[in-house]
Amino acid sequence: MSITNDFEYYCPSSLDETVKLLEQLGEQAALLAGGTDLIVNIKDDLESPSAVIDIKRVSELRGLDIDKDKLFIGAKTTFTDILDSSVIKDNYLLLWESARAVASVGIRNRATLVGNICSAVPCMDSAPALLCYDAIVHTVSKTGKRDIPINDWFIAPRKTARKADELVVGVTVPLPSQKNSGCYIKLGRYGGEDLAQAGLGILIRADLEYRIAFTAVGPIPIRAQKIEELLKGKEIDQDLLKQAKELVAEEISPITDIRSTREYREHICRVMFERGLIVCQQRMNGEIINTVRILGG
Ligand SMILES: Cc1cc2nc3c(=O)[nH]c(=O)nc-3n(C[C@@H](O)[C@@H](O)[C@H](O)COP(=O)(O)OP(=O)(O)OC[C@H]3O[C@@H](n4cnc5c(N)ncnc54)[C@H](O)[C@@H]3O)c2cc1C
Repeated sequence: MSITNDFEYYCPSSLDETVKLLEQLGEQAALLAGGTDLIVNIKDDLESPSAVIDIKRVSELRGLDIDKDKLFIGAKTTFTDILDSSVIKDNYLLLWESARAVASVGIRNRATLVGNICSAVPCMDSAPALLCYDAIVHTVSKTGKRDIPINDWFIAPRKTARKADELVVGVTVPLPSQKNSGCYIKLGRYGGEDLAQAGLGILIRADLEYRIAFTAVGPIPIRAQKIEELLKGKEIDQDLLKQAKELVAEEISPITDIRSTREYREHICRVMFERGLIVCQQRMNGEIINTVRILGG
């Protein structure tokens, strides 16, 4: 399908210029990063902005900045950039695995993580990792900067805490303070370019702190707080695992849609949760496990 909607195209080269344009154009403008959502939405008439601001030339938004206790992911960072980083693979495995779960190489070469969280489609793959690591979203506008905890970012399907004149400059991901292990498990209908029927991120720390987050099984991606509370400070045995699995259905609110039924999503989330916990424990003990095959994909 071709683009039938007319719009002004802007291609600023600095942050200042972008912020001014956003102030001037307000809600009429859409920011363009990789375009893997925006262009599809314009072609499908789901969005019809009168102006498109392409941020690809804004040098301040470039790349990854890896510090000893945190990682900064600039707005132009693609999923391929994340996958290419051995530091991320070694230190933020859950994030790395969620990047690997996105679509195909072609999409990952263009799609940015920031674009992913700005689109806020309920099945997005990057959210569970960001929720588990307690990431912070950084925005800038003419009126100033804001740091928004990722837990407060997702408001409703395709709706975030971002104001119309705000640009997201990047996301900070703190490094867990303890030895940790994590995994991301995605169920799709087939390998390649399929959105999640269900997605789950788990991060466990040596001090027995558990972080669990689901995607594609509710209006927004969420942390499973009841399960986290139940597991906190405890070694997992069969009894505790059974109790935790029983809570899965209380944490999620899946629907039946083109990709899956509500009942199947509920069932598979329990399966993913059990297998994910086992993988995290095995990884904590130094074993190398590839989660791509965990659901037999
Ligand atoms: C075939 C296909 C398969 C896909 N498969 C998956 C998948 O498996 N998993 C998954 O999670 N996603 C998937 N996606 C969606 C994924 O590609 C996007 O969500 C992508 O990450 C968005 O990033 P982008 O850079 O392309 O953003 P764009 O499309 O350029 O922008 C997306 C939205 O974010 C806004 N935006 C972008 N950058 C900023 C910024 N810096 N500040 C404020 N707003 C901004 C834009 O205005 C727009 O509203 C798929 C898409 C396609 C086309």
